Amino acid sequence: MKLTKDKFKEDYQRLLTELYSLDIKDSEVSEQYFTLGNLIRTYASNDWKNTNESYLKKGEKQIYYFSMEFLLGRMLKSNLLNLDILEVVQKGLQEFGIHLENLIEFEVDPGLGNGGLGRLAACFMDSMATCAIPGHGNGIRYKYGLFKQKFVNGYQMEIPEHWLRNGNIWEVRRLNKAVTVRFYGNVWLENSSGRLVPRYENEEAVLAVPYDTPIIGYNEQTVNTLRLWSAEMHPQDESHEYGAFLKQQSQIENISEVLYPDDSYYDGRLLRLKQEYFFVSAGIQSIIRRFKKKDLPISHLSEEVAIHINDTHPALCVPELMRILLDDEGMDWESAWDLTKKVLSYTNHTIMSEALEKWPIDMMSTLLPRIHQIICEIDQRYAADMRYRYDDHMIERTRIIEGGHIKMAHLAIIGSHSINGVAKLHTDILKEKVLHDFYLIFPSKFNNKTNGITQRRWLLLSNEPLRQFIDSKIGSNWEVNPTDLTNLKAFQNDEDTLFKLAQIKKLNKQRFADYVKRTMNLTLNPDAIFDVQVKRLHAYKRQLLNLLHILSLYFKLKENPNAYIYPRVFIFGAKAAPSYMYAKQIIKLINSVAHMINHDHHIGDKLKIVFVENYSVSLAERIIPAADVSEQISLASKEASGTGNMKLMLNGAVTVATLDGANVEIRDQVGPDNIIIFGLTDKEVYQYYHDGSYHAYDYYIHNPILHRVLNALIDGTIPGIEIEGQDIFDSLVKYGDEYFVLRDFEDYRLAQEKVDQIYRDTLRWQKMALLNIAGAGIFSSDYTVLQYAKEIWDVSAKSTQD
Ligand code: Z57
Repeated sequence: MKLTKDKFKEDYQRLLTELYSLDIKDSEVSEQYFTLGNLIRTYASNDWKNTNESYLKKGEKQIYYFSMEFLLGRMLKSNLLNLDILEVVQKGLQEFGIHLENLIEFEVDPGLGNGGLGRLAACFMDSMATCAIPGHGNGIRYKYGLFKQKFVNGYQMEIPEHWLRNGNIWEVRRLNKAVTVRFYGNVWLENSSGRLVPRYENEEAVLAVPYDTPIIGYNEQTVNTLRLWSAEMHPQDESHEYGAFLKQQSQIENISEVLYPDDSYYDGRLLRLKQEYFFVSAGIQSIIRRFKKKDLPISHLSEEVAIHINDTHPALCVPELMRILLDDEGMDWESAWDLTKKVLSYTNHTIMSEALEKWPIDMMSTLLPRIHQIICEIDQRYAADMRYRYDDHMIERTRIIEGGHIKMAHLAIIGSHSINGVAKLHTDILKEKVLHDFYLIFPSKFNNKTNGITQRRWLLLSNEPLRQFIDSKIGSNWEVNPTDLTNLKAFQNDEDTLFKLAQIKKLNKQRFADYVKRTMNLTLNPDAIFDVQVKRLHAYKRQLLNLLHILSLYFKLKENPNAYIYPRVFIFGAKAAPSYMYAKQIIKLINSVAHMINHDHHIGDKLKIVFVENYSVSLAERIIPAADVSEQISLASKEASGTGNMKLMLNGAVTVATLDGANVEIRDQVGPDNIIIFGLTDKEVYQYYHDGSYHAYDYYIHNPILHRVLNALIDGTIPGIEIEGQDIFDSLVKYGDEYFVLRDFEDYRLAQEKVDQIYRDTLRWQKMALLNIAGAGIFSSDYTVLQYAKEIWDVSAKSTQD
């Protein structure tokens, strides 16, 4: 938008006084922040209104992205950037003596997601708005987001995160758009003028109230909507006796109370199933209501609406859309089923079996009796349809209801027209292994959409020095056309460029070091290699492999203080699910080793470990620009894609990686000389599963370095640990080492020696860094959402020029 500094100053001054009856000079940060947030909203409001109006036109297909999580991060700065008023506002505030940076830091980081899946949804929202795709988010407005992590004596403690305490300037509550969602009760079908209609009794009605947040595109025009639902008591129930009222109220409000803190893991709680149906039903009802404003017959739904299911959490979209088409719209089964499949599409994000949702039949039939009936019918019709084409085993393996459970992935695959994986390797594994049966039955439903990240948040906003430097080299067109970053390759042998790149990295490292000094009172040497592993704590991601290698360096230095080791700072950030004991033990172990090494005066600056508390989007924005090395070391086949890998390469980190997830595509982009690959391949892992020939114990016995390191877990070397050392030792040496940590140890150690070698040659290292930045453009989520739009949703992005 066009905004002059003087106009901004005038608006800002007036609004602050209107809101708080204060002069700017007497205002505090909170007042300054809320004023700016409100002003931004007014600046975006016309575009928001116009965007919404244009979306009501016939033939303007709408995309609804259903996700249990949206991990947006702070929005003040990204909204300013996307409105193209960041500089004007910064300068205007400066003249009032206000530092924009302080207002940015004042905003709470809304943690409405766990990790990759929720952050991906947030990147997609940004990219859809920027690419002018009519994309709406649909989710839950949790009162408590992901817990705050604190370390007490090295152990993770969880503290509730009441992110709404100071209000939320970005959202609009729309009570007039509320809908009713029904749970429990009895249902039966009655004949009413020739068709069966459901009758209900004793059901529990919950009011779903939407809160809309504008998603501002980086295109001067589009403002999309993220709609998050909050559960409230139905007005009709407020007349109950007071005690009963309070009890029921808290039961109902429970539904949108808290985000489940599990990542890639499912734990079959009734309340979770309630949450899933709650936002699915509310979302679909409001979609149908909006569709009806177009005055088209319901059979046109699939021309006007696409609904995307982010993992299986919203898979109840299948029976819920069927329910509405059958019961409310009076469609026949066949037509309703065709339409449902045309509207829905599904993304799979994991092959880990513990993450696959399966709900007990009784739970479903009690909580959602009508939905249960519909699922049973879908299942029976599926089995009947397949009977003449496949054998009984095939049908048993792929049907929805089996062994007393409802398999949500099967429901999602059978009920939609598209299923995609999130990286080439992941999609291949789905087709060949995990979902092979379905691939044989529905080959044309399967497709790949490699994940992406928004370069606006992950470079323009979080790494301003690098952004300016890139602009000075190749201009700024890459900001909207990120593969233009390949133009940087022209400078790969230009010493000036490479030294400047090293300087920028050092600046970012110093900035992070200042933060660590301030918050942890730990001094870091910005000339050391900053080696970063930030992601959820999970056994398959193998933070433990990283730690074992660090211990090997430590013992090497203890034995020979002059050993040839380039100084390194190992940086970890990770939350563990509160009930995931093994992951929490690993956190304790890392913290204990950190304490031991950081306080060892003989080690000094040569090795440091920083485990940042409460890793979050805003911390990622600080850490990633400061990374020299990106650790992407999951066991091959286990990480569906990864997206931190893309953020780190975009910021010039060199990746140490297994051939897992999108790491494979990163290697293809930068070439084998600019990434450090090690470890088993997915094929080798599957071969081990097949022949059962992996014996972790042998690696413990035969590799002396590994032997020394593992013994340290159990011989009292590491002060402060209790049972953790023994438990972790046993998991590796005695209980089979499920994620092949010992198998990959030696190869990893050698890969890390390579890092140490190459880093000594600044020009060589910075050339690798440059080529990583140059190759990262393809991983922009702008391209990813455009592929979804074209190949799955069947909607073209409008040109933003007209
Ligand atoms: C989650 O964050 C992911 C998968 C899941 O099944 C659940 Br539940 C949560 C992650 C994958 O582990 C990452 O590899 C992937 O990059 C990310 O989803 C986005 O696709």
